[in-house]
Amino acid sequence: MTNSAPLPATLERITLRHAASQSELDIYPFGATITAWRSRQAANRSAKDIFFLSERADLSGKQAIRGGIPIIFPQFKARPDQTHGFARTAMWNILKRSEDSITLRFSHTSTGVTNWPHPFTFDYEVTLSESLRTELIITNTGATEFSFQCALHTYFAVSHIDEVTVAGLAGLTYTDKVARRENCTEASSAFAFTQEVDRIYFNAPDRLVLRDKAHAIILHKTNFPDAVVWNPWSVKASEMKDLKPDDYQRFVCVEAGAIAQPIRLAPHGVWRASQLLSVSS
Ligand code: TA6
Repeated sequence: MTNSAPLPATLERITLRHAASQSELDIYPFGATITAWRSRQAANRSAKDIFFLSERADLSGKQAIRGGIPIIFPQFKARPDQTHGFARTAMWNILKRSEDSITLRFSHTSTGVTNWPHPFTFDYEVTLSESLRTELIITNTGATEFSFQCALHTYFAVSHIDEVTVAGLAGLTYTDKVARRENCTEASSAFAFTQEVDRIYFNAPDRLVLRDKAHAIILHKTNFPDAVVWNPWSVKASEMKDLKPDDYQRFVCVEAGAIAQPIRLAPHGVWRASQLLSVSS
């Protein structure tokens, strides 16, 4: 997908602030990508960055930003031209904003801005408080039904990959994209990372907990039935030009998504989903 408008020399970055919790959030209208959330809720009370953002992330607008929360839409699966869809590389417009909240809108008509013909509007509401709430509102503004997949591809910063577990996955059926196996069953109640992980968990509970050495992140999803867990590990990380080879030790992706059953949206239909992230020490 290529945007019709020329890209600015440097991408605009907007910072939200929530005075009561002394937390801050950075978001780029490019891809509506949140890239940082500095929260004082973490154990050490200093402003800890909750999200991982690669030092080699491309911030030129030529490709998706490697880190924070890229938005995956309208498809999750790989495609030669557009892995994970065009939303994360589109320029979104600011609908409204305040000190601690912002709503961005991506409107697509069938004018060929993307190679996806269905008119829609996609509103992304970001609200910063002691926690971080992101709500997605997708409306079919066309005359025919379309279906899509959607996910929040969140990169959580971790103290070290060896220190991290994910709780809430036990008993779930998942597809293992590394082993290329389907219909696997998760046995672990505290999933740890010892190798490349690329799994799509189906019908995951709405509450997942990422535990790190000094704090825990509670991810509460609404209307996102699935969850993806990803870490590229050393070989894949070394092959990715917008990651440092040892960056796999610094993040885990836990992604709320609607993947297994694409969402079907009738004309004038509206689909809402949200993610609430909170930090506990
Ligand atoms: O969410 C996991 C995944 O689909 C992996 O398969 C890997 O491709 C990752 O996303 C990153 O994809 P990207 O297109 O951002 O490089």
